[in-house]
Amino acid sequence: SLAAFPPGFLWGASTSAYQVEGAWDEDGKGPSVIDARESYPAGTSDYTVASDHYHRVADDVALFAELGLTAYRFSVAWSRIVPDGDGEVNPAGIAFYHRLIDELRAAGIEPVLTMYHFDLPQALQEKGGWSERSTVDAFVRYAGILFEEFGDKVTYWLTINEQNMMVMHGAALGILPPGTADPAREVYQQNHHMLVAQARAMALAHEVLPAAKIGPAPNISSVYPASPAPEDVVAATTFSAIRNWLYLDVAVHGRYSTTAWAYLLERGWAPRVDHGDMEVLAAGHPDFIAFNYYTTHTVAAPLGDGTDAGDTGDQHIVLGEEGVYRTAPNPYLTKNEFGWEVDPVGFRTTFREIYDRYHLPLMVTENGLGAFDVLEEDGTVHDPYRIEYLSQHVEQMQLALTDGVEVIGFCPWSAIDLVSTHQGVRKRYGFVYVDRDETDLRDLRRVRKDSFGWYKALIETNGEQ
Ligand code: BGP
Repeated sequence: SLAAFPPGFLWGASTSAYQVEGAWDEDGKGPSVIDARESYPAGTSDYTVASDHYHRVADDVALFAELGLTAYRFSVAWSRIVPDGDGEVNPAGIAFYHRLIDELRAAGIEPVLTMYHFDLPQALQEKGGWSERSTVDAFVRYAGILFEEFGDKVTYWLTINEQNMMVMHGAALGILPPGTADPAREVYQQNHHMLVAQARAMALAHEVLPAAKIGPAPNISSVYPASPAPEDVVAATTFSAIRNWLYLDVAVHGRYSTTAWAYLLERGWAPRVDHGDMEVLAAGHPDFIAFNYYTTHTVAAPLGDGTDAGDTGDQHIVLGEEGVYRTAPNPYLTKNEFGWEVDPVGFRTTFREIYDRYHLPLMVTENGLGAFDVLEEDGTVHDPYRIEYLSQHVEQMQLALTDGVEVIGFCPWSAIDLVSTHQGVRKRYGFVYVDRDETDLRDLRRVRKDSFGWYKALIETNGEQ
């Protein structure tokens, strides 16, 4: 029989600042690397207005309350709080997040705060961004400001969203300084700096906020070998080490995964580790692990003939690496409209892998289905495909719970429609539809989708379905 979701389980939903807020240059906000992007891939939207959440925060939280959320995972835009990244603090930015958090608390919704979700202040980027140690100091200072301002209202803190995706797809997310001579080497140096920054922020949280719970929020997923051929299994474990454990082993144990470090050495990409760094990494401990999960990966041994790195496809993401691994299609999985494989069972194995490795409580901070939803003439939005995706994932999460995995919360992506990271507003994930398209903002009206009613009922029964 299945274990029941524990009382107090956090049934949440997620967003990130630049994808939902809009008001990109209002009330003293500084530009981030996202705002500074010169062009967006064809067919995608810019983020200047996004879902206009900044101006509709009270109405949106009222919708989240009606949905029955017991948690809401959002990010703070670093450049709203410190417009140039390391200088003056912007009181209007602080006030906005107080307003949001107060609205959430008043509605009985637990705030889950991401400190940094892809939107590095552009002023820091211009000084070299994560290539510079000064950015580490700027992040720790920013963290301290957040702890001081919001520490009595927020229990759950997430350091950095999907650091592993930033590193693996840094060019796409705009964190790589232009003209970098050896980009691959440089991103792993940046990665090391982010890990040091994260460890210092976690240690600081424990020092100043003893009741706070803080953790990393990477994107983690099981990696399958394409066949039982031992070479395919080696490729799969290598890829899992470089996409998953490289990040979490440092976050939890303060040391690099052996397999991942061997890979970095072999490629000439091992970061410079300064005197004292390992002590700093060892001193930072997460209280829980948050992770984002959408799909799994299936990989085969490399052929080493110049074709191992797959094309970037419509996801603008490079998969496969020459001489290391190739991606392989998984004949047992179906794909969504955007070509992402759907794998609910892989969710359960991912839970097991993380929990068996670290034995820390787990919170899911993203999971969901991007689709071309349609607003019908009668004002309804029917998204049975999303209900199916989420209900299958909840079922597998419950199996993981039954396996003994400590799961403390589930925050699907996304609470409300927002702008996708690279595929525009047409790729929708929300429980609430926002009436706009790529260029026509219409009235940005909010419409409850069918999945809204489904999730509300699920929360009311604490996950029984
Ligand atoms: C994660 C990000 C989110 C997000 C989501 C869906 O990588 O943390 O910011 O948008 O994936 O991805 P996409 O918008 O590309 O479909």
